[in-house]
Amino acid sequence: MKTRFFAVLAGLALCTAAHANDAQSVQATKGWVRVLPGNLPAGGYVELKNTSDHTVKIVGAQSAFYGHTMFHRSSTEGGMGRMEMLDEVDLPPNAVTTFAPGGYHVMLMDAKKPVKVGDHVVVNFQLADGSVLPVDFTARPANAFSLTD
Ligand SMILES: [Cu+2]
Repeated sequence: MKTRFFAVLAGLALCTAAHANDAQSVQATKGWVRVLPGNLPAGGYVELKNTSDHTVKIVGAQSAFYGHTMFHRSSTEGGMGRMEMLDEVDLPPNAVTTFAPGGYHVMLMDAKKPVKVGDHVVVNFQLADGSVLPVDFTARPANAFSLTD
């Protein structure tokens, strides 16, 4: 009886090792935030590569640096810019999803202390399987369009 119990546990351990959680399946690179004057909300942009063979869902975000975070998508309709709030963002399998000005972004509100150009802030993306992906963002000035431009 005892032997069988251990055999089951060993099997479970192997299974866990073979299946990475969602956070381990996503690589976040080129993260940056556009810092605006005063305490205006800052847009966060990043490239997220889902290396798994299934869709990974981002279901929320939290940061020690900001009081409030949400996911938005910007678009233009009839020449008018608009922003829509998203409950979740799907990262398709074996693909890179880009958060960039004019599209997906994480909206960072109520900075707990002033964020200066060159600072790094971390935002924890919560994924649907319960795992957490910490994403590093470099603070860039209001006229920036990417991590380097
Ligand atoms: Cu926004």
